[in-house]
Amino acid sequence: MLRFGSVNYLAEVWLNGQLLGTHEGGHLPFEFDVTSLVQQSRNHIVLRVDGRLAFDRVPPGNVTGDPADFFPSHAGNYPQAQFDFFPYCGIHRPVLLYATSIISFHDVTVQTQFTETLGQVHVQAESTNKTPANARFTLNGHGQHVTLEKTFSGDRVEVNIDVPDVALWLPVNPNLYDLLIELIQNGEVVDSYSLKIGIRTIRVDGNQLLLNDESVYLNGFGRHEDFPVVGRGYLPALIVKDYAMLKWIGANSFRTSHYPYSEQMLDLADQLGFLVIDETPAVGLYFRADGLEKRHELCQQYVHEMIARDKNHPSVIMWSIANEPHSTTPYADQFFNQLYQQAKSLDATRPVTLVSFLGLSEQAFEFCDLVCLNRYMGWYSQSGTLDEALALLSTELDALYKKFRKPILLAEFGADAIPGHHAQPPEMFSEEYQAEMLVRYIELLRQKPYVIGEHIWNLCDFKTSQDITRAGALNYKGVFTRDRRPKLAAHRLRALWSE
Ligand code: BDP
Repeated sequence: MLRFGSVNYLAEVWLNGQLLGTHEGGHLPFEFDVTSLVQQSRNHIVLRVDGRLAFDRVPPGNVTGDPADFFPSHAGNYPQAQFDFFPYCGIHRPVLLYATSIISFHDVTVQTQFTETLGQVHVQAESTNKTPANARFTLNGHGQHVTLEKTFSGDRVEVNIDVPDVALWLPVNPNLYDLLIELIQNGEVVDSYSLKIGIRTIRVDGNQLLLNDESVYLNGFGRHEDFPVVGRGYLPALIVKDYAMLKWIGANSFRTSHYPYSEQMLDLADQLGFLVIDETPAVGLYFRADGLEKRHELCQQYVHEMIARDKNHPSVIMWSIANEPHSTTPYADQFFNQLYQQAKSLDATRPVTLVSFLGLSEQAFEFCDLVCLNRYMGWYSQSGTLDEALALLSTELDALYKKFRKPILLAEFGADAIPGHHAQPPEMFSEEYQAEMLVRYIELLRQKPYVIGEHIWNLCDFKTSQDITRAGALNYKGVFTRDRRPKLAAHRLRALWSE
């Protein structure tokens, strides 16, 4: 098998002159069976990557036409992306050549729950097996060792494993167990698969988000996979550094804005106890009829690929099917309702949301499990006037709760701060203004019983397209600089969040 972790945007792959196939969309893996083409001695792989921005791609770019269809601030940028981060093209994550036995597992789904001190793990494994075989499931950890063996024929086997004295997974104690699944034929292990699992539940109840039946408050960030020189390329040291900063500042969560992050990022979230909102690459969608069907198919593909890849991570507590779609047209309601239903049918164990800037007119808030809102009052509107901004925000949040009766996460809020630029009294673009805005937003959010979290935009400054609002083609809303140095706001947040 030849597996690509992420190629942005359109990949075409050949092996020894034969086309293996194509894959559209970055940030999600795809693979090809190369058994019949691979040669013993010398092999030649060719990958062609097409990173052009086009109106019918997801995320879209080079959108022309009715300016009401899209965000006017992205109309004059270059490259003309319909989103605010640099459209890096190429191979972003590891490429892997691997082999399995002919009879092997190709998918495993783990779902967990608990009753008092008893953990319950449901495992479903899919294999290429067709004949009677045995599957052995072994769970190890926290003083427990449970083994179950089951005879099955066909390609699917399911078991329920009871775990006494369960050590639940939660941020302050991200307890993991080792699960081993073995496929046995004629007494011989022909395939085995191991993964780390966490036992926990997550659900929305009334105006709260409940982790293991207890109300949880999310404090953290939107982020980007972005760093000088390597762009969006996988950089293990950067992942470690970012988690060190998240721990230092006292965050417990983040959203994979605006595309699924690397698998290694999620593995560490499981180990370190971060709560992750996993988001598809459907950012900046707009709703003109042309190309709509293709964009819908791509969004469905992304939901499918993201859930298939990430469903077994205890750290992933929610799926986000889109960020800031320009969805005031009649097409949008059905478009997202269908994606919501799709996500729910693939995984009934996690809340599903959509992150919107529309507020009260967002139709998706009617059916999503919670309201995720982005707001920039005091920045793009009410510029420089925080009193006015906060009063408006307060009124809007109350109105949103009154209308939808769902918990609200403020999924983005922030201000650009040029590192080293200071002003007293605080003015826009100064470190003081950013710090004051974030702290005052947080003080307000904490007065609202239905608010279940605060996610600041952004953890770090990041590269984007050239634009008159983006000095040096950077978005300066990071509370850390692009090379990961704290601004004033980082210290203020640390003081707040470590209380
Ligand atoms: C929000 C977008 C985010 C942008 C941010 C900003 O969701 O991608 O980077 O605005 O303007 O609307 O900084």
